[in-house]
Amino acid sequence: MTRPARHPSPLPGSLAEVDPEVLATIHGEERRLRETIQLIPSENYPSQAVMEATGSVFTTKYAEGYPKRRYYQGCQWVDAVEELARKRACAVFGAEHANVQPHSGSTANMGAYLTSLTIGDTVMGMDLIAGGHLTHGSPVNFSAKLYRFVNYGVDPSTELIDYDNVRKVAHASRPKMIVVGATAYPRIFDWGIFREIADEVGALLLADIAHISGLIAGGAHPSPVPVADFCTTSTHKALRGPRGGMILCKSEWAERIDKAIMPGIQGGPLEHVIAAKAVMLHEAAQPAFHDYAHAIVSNAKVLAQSLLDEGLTLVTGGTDNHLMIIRLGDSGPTGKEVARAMERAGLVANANTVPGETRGAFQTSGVRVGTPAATTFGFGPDEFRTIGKLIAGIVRDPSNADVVKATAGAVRELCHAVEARREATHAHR
Ligand code: DSN
Repeated sequence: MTRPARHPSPLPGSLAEVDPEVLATIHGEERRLRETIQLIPSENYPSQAVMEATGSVFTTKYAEGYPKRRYYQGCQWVDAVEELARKRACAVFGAEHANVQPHSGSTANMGAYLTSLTIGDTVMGMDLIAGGHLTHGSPVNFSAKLYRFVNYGVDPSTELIDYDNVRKVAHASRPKMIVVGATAYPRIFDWGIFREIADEVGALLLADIAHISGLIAGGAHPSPVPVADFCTTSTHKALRGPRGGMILCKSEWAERIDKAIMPGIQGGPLEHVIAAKAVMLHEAAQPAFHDYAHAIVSNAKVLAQSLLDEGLTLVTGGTDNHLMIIRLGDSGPTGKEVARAMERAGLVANANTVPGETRGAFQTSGVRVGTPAATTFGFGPDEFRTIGKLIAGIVRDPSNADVVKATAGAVRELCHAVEARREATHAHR
C-alpha cells in the first residue's frame, strides 16, 4: 500500500511553519533522548511505526462505543483498526477478551474496580512504600476514596513479598479483590500463590502488569493471564507502545468491562492511540520482541551486578526483572539529591521509596533504575557494566561537580558510540 501523496489535513502548514516554538521543544526533547541515558524503568522509545500511527488521521474521529456498535457513523476504518488491536492483544497474551480503550493504566484499573466492586468494598493491594501503585489504595487516589484498601507488604529482612503475610491479611480482612502488581518490585510475582489465597477467601484477582507486560509478552516473566480475573496494563512501558492502557479479562467479564470503560469512565476512544497499540502488539508478536524482553532482564542483571561490585546496596539484593532499587541509607544524600545529580550527569532515573522508608515519598532513601529504554536504544552488557560504575560514582559523591562533569562527558560518548553502532548495523541490513 502506498502512502497518500498529500497529508490528508485540509489545513496548510508544517509544524516548522506554523509553530516553531513547539518544534523547538520537540527538537530539544529529541536531543535529550539521544544524549542522555534513559534509566526510568517505566519509560521506553517506541518504534517509528508506533509513532506514525499515533500521529495518524485517526485523531480526527469520534467513535464512542465499540466496533460495529458505535454511536457515530463513518467508523469502518476505526472499527477495523480497533478490532486488529483487540484480536492481537488476545493473541499476544492468550486472553479471552481485551479492551484496548483505556487512556492509561490508572483508568484500566478504575474500569476493573467499577466492573466488579461496590463502593466501600474491601480490597487488598501492595503497600505503596514497598512498591505498590497510586491506584492500589493510596489515600490521595480515587481508589482509597471509593474502596477500603488494606495492605500487604514485603518481609523486612528479605524485602521479598511475604506470602504468609498476604495470606494472613487476606483471611483477616476477607477482601472482595486482591490487587497484585508494583512499580518498584524487582522480583518475580508468584501468580499461583496469589490465586490460591484469593480462592481461599473468595476474592477476585487483579494482576496489574503495567511494569512487566512487555516481559510477559516476550516470555521473560510468568503470565498471570491464565489465573487472574483481570489483567490491567499501561502500554508505553516495556511493551513499547503509545501512552495508554489496556484490560485483559475472562469472557464472563467482557461485557461489564466494556461498559465500565465506555460509558462508565470515558467517552470517545483515542483511535489514533488504539492504532498505535495495534502496531505495538504486532511488534510484540515478533521473535525479535522475545529477544528484546530477555535482553531487558539480562542487561538488568549485569547492571545490578555492576552496582553491587561497586559496593552499593540493592533492595532484595538484586533483580529478576527490568528494574532495581538502589538503597541509599537513612542518612546522607537523599534519593532526590542523587537522582538530580545523576540527571546533571546524563543518567536519567527517579528517586524512589525503599521498604521501611523513613524520609517520605518525595525525598526518599532510594533511586530506581531500569533497562527497558536503554536496551531499546542499543546498550548491551558492556555498556551496562560501565553505566553501573558511572552511577556508583555519582551515588558516592553527588555534590562533586567534577565527578558530575566527567560522568556527563562519558555518558555523551557512550550514547554517541551506541548510536553509531546501531546506525552501522541498520545500514548493513
Ligand atoms: N508512573 C509509573 C512508574 O513510573 O512506575 C507508574 O504508573
